[in-house]
Amino acid sequence: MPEDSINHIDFDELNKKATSLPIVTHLYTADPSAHVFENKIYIYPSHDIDAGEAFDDLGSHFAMEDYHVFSMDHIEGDVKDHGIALHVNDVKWAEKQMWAPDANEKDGKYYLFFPAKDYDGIFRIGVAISDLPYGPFTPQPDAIKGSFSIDPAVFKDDDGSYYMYFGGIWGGQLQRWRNGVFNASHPDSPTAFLPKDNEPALLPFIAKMTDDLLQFDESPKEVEIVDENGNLLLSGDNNRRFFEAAWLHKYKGKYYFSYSTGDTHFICYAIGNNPYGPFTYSGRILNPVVGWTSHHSICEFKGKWYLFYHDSSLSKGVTHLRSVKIAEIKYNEDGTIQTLDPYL
Ligand code: FUB
Repeated sequence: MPEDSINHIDFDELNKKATSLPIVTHLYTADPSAHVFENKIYIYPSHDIDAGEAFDDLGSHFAMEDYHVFSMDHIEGDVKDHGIALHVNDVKWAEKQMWAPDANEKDGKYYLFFPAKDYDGIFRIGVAISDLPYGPFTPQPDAIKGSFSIDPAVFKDDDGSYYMYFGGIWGGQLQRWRNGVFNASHPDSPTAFLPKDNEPALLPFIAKMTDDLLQFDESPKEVEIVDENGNLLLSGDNNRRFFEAAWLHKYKGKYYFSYSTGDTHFICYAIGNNPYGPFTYSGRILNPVVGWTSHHSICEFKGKWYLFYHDSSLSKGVTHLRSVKIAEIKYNEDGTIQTLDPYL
């Protein structure tokens, strides 16, 4: 639900109709990446704060400084806050804006992947390591070589390969990398360098990770999202094209790439036959929530599938003060996902 309609909302009534309520209420949390480690659900969200930055279309008001990790033994059980897992002050290369993170596990070690702006104002993606799923995490001294933009999501395939999906337009800067180098001109414009409406939309990226999960093992490649005729979605197709919040999960042997459409506020998905795609647009998972952003993850726990998402209902509509929620998702026989309404 876009910001301009928020003034008319009766939040008590909205909460009565909400498909689910915030699972964390002592902090603002967003962009939840959920994984099952050691039979528990671990959630790696952004930790929203009000740093006093004015709202703009570059997302300057998302001025987050640290991450907390949360765990749950059961989907409806208590949510444990494990405290600060990583703070921007401990990351040598990063100056500010600790945006949507993800995590994964390999050989008993846990890896937190996170975007932040470096001291040149450029979003890069870093890695931090811990022996425990909830940290504290020790950051690498430098960002991943060749990394850019935001919203890393690291998927482990059944053969033991790990892939990072990433990217986000507007404040996420993806459009500034169209020639492989950062274009710093028009610094205040979120839309300069976007393709024209009738040109193919900008695409998210994928890179296989090295065995130690600390670097890209290949140059990042574009992830194609196509329509039912195999044509790339167009830049003007705002209801379907990729904006940010990449996520990958596997269901019955198929690869589901899901993402946010940003300015039209949908969580959509596209289905492919391998981690690299192409992925065919297949529909919406979540209709717009209260707040501008929509960002999610999808995770199986004890035989059921769940959507982890956020809205701004707890803050009564403040865009950058969001709260994580959970809802079960259901598949149809043909593998499509039933669209969820966040408020019934
Ligand atoms: O939380 C900051 C940014 O807002 C995330 O990186 C985007 O996906 C959007 O949710």
